[in-house]
Amino acid sequence: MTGTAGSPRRRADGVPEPRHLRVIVIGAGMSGIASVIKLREAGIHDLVVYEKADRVGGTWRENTYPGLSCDVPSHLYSYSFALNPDWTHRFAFGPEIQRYFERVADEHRVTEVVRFGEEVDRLEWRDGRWHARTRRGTTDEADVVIAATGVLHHPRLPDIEGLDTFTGAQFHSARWDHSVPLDGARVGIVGTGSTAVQIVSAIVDRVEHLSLFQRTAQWVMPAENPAYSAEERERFRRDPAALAENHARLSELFALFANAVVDAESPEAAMIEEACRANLEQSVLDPALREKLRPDYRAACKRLIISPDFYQAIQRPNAELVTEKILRVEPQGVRTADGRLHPLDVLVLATGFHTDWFMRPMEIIGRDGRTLSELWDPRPIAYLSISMPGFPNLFMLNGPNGPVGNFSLIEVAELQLAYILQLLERLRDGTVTEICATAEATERFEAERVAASAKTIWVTGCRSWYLDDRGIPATWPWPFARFREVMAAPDLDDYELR
Ligand code: NA7
Repeated sequence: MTGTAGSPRRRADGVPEPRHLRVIVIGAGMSGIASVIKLREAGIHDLVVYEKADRVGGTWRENTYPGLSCDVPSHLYSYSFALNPDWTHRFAFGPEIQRYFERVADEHRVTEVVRFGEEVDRLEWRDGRWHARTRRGTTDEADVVIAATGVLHHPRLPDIEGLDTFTGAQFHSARWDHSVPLDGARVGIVGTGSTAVQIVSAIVDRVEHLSLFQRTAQWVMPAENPAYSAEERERFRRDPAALAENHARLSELFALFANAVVDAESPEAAMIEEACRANLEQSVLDPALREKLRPDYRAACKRLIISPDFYQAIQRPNAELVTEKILRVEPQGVRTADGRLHPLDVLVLATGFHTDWFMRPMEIIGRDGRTLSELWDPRPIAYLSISMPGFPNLFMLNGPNGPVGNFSLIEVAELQLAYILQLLERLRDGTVTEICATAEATERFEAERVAASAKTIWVTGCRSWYLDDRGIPATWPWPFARFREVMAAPDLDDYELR
């Protein structure tokens, strides 16, 4: 029964023999956990997950900053196959999400196939299989690799002069140093993305002084974060149908949001803008501060900030919004262009991530010696963000140019997995041994994607992590319904099957 490399094996009657597949999953975060569960459900049990850290959880393991929460409602940011009646809040906080992933991984015995502390640094397609190597020197082989390596993963440090001269404590938001006391400290935060906003609200009442260094103002969507009552949780526990219905309802609601961001002229986009504008007008009392906080671009052009209390926090007497440009960091604090020194004990760099790295810096060598660095020069490209020409049997979850705009990336990963499993069926039934998107399909998809992005809100005049080096959003520019449709079944004409 076991077939490995080469042409499909055939029985005497010419029918291809089913093939045993060994799969390597890279990363034990949200999508790596889902991969193991779904692969096993499909009958694939020869599996190993390589995880560089010592726990599952991915971005939720790495980010532990105060106030960390998910900007997608908890009941949507859940696996459809492991809905959670016990979410404590509408928008769950980081530790609770981390516990959720750990629990799901344990309950589904995912952890037993995870090799912790093993970072894959090289993958090579040779003799019809993927050969993997880890930093520790472990080697392994598989017929299929699923890259579940995450998006918000490689911290981006700002290019600010003198950062290394600072004598206080300094760290990136994704590398929070919990040994550093905040109570009574003078804390500076660089950045005004979702991360910075959550940190400000969480720590403002603990610190002596908080300086928020804003390069660009943000639109803020107000969203209360009430706790679920014991009765509500009990009802969800007792009635799985109500829980599933709630998940489906939220999914439809967020699909509407998708319609807004992919069509800058839509009524939904105008509604979002109006809600953000009203929030600013009503919440910020001081007209000078209000103007400093008023963005000069359209709402949702940058990733929309969702916060119940940021405006209240930044108006606390010990909070200061600094809009002067940062000149440099000095031993005692941050010097701004007006010549003022902002003395600090702690400097937090909430400056985002290298969102175009994906599996990199891993070295990946595909068919005929073609490298990922070559294919991704000058920027990442993939067919439907899943497959790449010349890289057979390598599939990505939440890869480049997929739906990332304020959706549940869990939902995205689940749809992608269901799609990938259909491709794996072709490998398992023995009809083909290698599958990857054709170069033509990849280029056609990319051209269509770039053309469609002209209508989106992301190109209406702002800088954001969605935009690539050309200013084209590296995202899915169509309604979410279209993503669901496309993910429902692969179009095999777009694949090279060998
Ligand atoms: P983001 O959204 O990429 O935000 C990074 C912030 O850091 C943003 O406000 C940047 O300003 C600012 N930044 C970056 N470099 C500098 C320098 N050199 N000087 C001043 N300010 C700087 O990252 P987050 O971690 O907040 O959020 C990432 C995602 O995680 C988020 O979208 C959610 O999906 C969860 P800019 O706006 O570019 O002027």
